[in-house]
Amino acid sequence: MPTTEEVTLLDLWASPFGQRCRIALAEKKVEYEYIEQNLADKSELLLRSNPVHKKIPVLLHGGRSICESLLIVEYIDETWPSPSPLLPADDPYARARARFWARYIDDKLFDCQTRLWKLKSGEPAHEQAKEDLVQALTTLEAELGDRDYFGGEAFGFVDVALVPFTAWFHTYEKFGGVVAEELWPRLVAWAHRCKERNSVAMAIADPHKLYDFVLFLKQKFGAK
Ligand SMILES: N[C@@H](CCC(=O)N[C@@H](CS)C(=O)NCC(=O)O)C(=O)O
Repeated sequence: MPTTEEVTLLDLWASPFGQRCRIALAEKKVEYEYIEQNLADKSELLLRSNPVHKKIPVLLHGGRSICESLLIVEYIDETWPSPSPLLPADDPYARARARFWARYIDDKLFDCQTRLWKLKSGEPAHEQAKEDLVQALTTLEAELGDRDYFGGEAFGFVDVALVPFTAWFHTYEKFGGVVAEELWPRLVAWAHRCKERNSVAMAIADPHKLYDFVLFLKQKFGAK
């Protein structure tokens, strides 16, 4: 597909998955049309573009759809290799490791944070959600270690995958009493480093706006 074909992103401002795609597109300086989706009343375009999962984000490139945020980020990385790769181009082992951690983030974080805001505080299942979330982020903090970014010195794939979730730290504190600065100081410092990049600063949700949105979701879908 020629890189000059039209690019469109179906997305929702609060989605950490959508934010990954916006960061990757900005890193690669790709111009695109952004179409905000209403998930309570899904558009024909969304249903047609992602008929299997019916979820955002979806990237349309020359009319063809790519679904699932990590696959979209990989597609962007391969289609627009400049200015620099997100996955290490010449190191299969480093690529495998990056994919491992990105998948870990997908398997653990979203599920834990959803249980944290949906379940009733004080209930054993809520406590479990909190424990699982702390464990997942502590594991990620250990993986980051003393490096600037997950891949080493350069901002890359795992950074793109994880950084949108740091906008949720405020919500974790409100719903779970977990204070990111105390538990994961390296992740907090790394998030600040990432946010110095325009691509991240422009895409990442405002933590307070996100918390208000989650309060709204809790009223609608959560346990009282
Ligand atoms: N694994 C998917 C997750 C996408 C996802 O969960 N999107 C949510 C919004 S954050 C969605 O579209 N939900 C609508 C629904 O479940 O009906 C990805 O990485 O793209």
